[in-house]
Amino acid sequence: MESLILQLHDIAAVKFGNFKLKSGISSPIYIDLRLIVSFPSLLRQISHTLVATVPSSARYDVVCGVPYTALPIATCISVSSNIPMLMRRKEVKDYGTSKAIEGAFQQNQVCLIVEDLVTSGTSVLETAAPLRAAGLKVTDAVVMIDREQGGRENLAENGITLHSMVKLSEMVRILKEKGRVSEETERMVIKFLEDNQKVSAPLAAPGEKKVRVRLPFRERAKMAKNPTGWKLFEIMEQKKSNLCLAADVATAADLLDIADKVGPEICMLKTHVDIFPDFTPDFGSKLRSIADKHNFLIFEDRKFADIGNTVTMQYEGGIFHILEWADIVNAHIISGPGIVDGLKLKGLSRGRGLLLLAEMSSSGTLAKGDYTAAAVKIAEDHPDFVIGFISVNPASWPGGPGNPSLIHATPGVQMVKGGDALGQQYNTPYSVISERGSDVIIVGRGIIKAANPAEAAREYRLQGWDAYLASCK
Ligand code: S5P
Repeated sequence: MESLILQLHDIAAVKFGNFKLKSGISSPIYIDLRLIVSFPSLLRQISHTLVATVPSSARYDVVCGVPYTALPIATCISVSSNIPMLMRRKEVKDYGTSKAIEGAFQQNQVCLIVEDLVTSGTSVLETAAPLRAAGLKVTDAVVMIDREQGGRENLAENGITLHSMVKLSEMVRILKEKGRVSEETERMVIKFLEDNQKVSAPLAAPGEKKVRVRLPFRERAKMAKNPTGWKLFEIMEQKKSNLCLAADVATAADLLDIADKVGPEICMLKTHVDIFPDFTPDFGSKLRSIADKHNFLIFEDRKFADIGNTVTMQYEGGIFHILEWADIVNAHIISGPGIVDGLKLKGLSRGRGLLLLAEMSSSGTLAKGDYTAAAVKIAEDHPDFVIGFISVNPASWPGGPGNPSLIHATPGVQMVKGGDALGQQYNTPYSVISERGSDVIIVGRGIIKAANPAEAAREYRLQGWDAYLASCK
């Protein structure tokens, strides 16, 4: 071990000085383990040591490195231990056609995650998510260096035991003992570690070190001023689900079918009723009986955008009669607050709720900055009818996610970060709920294009709910 650490210092994979980290904070130590690919003998020794670091009680069938630095390490482990390897794609263009996990495996096989450096544990979790979604079990991760900044705890909360070759403080102690760094440097590094002890993956927004603790949905239900808002909080708690299915399927028949299959996993089902060629007047009552059976709310993603008077007619009339069957609808605020007054005129007495589009998930969206702030203001002015927002990163808003009686629902969610060919942008459930401060994940193609939508929905529900629980602590 000592020799490994000295070699890492020799090749300048570990450096001391004053370094500005990605997060903006200054660090007295900098670690760049990408360099080890140029030193095959060192790479081999590291791989052997990592294998020995995992206790024999931790059984695993396959290994997967966190891209990119740990890929060569995982490859070496695979080749030298004769254990098959999997690769996780960092970006998936279209979840429906490309695979997030490359390689051959069977359901319920156990995968050991290999990583070079763990700080908060986020990157290990981002690799665990698609592995788990593909049906693998992830219980252990092995890392070269544990920066002791909360990663071990964050991973434990997600059912992953971290095994580290060396802890950062130990490494610095060894380098001091071997005369590589001064006592003063060692002190500075230890102080830095103490001052930055918990970089909390589940709780902190990107670039934000302070832990933000979320009020449980149960408490927030008591604050809700609209019956549908209250009901959504209640259902989320009852079903342990903050998953909304975006059921963008081809026909109304397909929708009713998937609603029944995925129903047990979701708190809300989102429709685009105008895409169905086979819409019939009894669609609403059929969907309602499935919603009652499985206890979820119906959200028609109508995205009203007109003046108040026009939307009253669009809400109630036409062939869809949305007001009759949708618990929740949403609206753009482009036309000003009159749109809320119009929808409220029809919806309030029926106990319906409204979500305002404060942000959008698509690239180049104009819903940002002052526009988002205007949505917040309009919501505050209509607490009896507006139940929350379609938002993307409420943690980054000037007032953060704000009023806890309002719900944040976020589309653009898949197991891996990426996008589609038409501007949709995806973040992981973990990032959306824990880092971006949202409450509900809205998932479409991640579920409906999966081989088994009910199973995929279950995995999204577990991911979303775990992230919620972690951020309540
Ligand atoms: O900003 C938005 C708002 C919405 S409601 N971005 C979105 O993608 N949506 C909707 O969420 C979109 O209309 C679609 O129904 C769903 C996302 O589907 P997916 O297949 O990309 O997960």
